[in-house]
Amino acid sequence: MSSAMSSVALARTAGAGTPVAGASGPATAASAADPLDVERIRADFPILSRQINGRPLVYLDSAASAQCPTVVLQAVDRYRTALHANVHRGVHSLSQWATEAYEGARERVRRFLNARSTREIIFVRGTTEAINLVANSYGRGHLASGDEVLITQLEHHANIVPWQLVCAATGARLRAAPVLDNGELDLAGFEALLTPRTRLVAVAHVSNALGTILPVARLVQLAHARGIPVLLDGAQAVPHAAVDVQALDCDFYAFSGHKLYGPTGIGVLYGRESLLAAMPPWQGGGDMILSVSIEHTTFNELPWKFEAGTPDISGAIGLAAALDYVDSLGMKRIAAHEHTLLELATARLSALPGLRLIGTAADKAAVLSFTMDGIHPHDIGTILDSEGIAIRTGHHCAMPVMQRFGLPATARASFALYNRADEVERLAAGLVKVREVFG
Ligand code: 7TS
Repeated sequence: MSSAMSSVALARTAGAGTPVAGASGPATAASAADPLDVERIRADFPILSRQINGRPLVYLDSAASAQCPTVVLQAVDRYRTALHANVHRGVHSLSQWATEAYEGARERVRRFLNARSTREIIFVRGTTEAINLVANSYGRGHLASGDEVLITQLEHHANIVPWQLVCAATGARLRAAPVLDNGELDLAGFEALLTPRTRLVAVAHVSNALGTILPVARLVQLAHARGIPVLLDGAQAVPHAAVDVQALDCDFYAFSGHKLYGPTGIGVLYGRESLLAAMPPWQGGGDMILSVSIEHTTFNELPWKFEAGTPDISGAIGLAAALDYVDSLGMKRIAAHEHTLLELATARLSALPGLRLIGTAADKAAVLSFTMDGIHPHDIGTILDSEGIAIRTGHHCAMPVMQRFGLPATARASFALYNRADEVERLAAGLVKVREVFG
């Protein structure tokens, strides 16, 4: 490969703003007012044309993991096929190209989040690892007996268990702000739990189990007024709305690539540079060092100080391609499309006898959790699956919020940019069938 060719390939593979060559380009960018061309978009997702159990697939489980468009699959494939080598260590051309592509992906993420610097963008395995990093590095350094970490009752286990572990190790206490009957955060309850002992606030931007969008800018203001840093779990937020970490003024922001139409195994921790600079590394190994002797190690600069070992290079490149894809469609248009689906689904499902929606916050992402009288959610999921409809059932890794509503489980349909109104109708018809089966 000539170097001229490779730099073109790299710019594209790294997702540096240009569409990935040779891909069945995403539905073209249009003005924010134009609705999404969903038919064209669906052609970008080969898996959506599959039949499941003899019926065309209706994929309503994107909150668990979204499907990848061809541009993402091709970016990963092209990198693996023509550019792969380890990063940051080779003098040879492939290693330099791989490094350029990987660091280009970091710049792409910086732009996506509007972070000030790529030093604030750390690649991790996903939201879970990002939160564990903060709990272990920042948490262990700042928590002592009697201190408190404040979360909410609606967190995913990924934003509960790491804090429990660090609290057990330091003697700190985990507190959870209450949730109202409609699934909104009890703001007064949250504020009452911000005490002189609170050392960190960690809350979901969007609830995966209920769909509630939390007023995170307000929560950051309340915490910062008391000098308390804030981590936002953005796993369910980034697919649905533009996130600007400077406007939010949060201190940490975590998300996963696979919920944003990217690959699994890659995610991002944004951290405010002044905090990251003062934090010790969490994991040790290659890449996170400047020099090592048997007695002593000098750590690498940000962000590499927090990236021990060979990273998921192709994952980062795939994530950058996914960011190009969603940005080419426009987050406002994606959000508007999903909101229309949410309103339609809410109307259709709430008209079904014996169906109860769990989580009716005024401000919601396109997630619909529900129960049906006398029918276990797993049975709902199984019957819908026989109709080719994929939903999630269970506690959604958010058992405390299930307990808050006195439920062991719910059924959850989640909508993405590629879903159509006729799929809402298929869901509603499927639920009528569920009722028929169970009488
Ligand atoms: N936080 C939230 C709000 C989530 O929804 C999830 C995953 C995570 C953290 C963890 O993300 P991971 O990529 O590190 O696993 N949520 C779901 C879900 O709702 N169904 O399956 C996974």
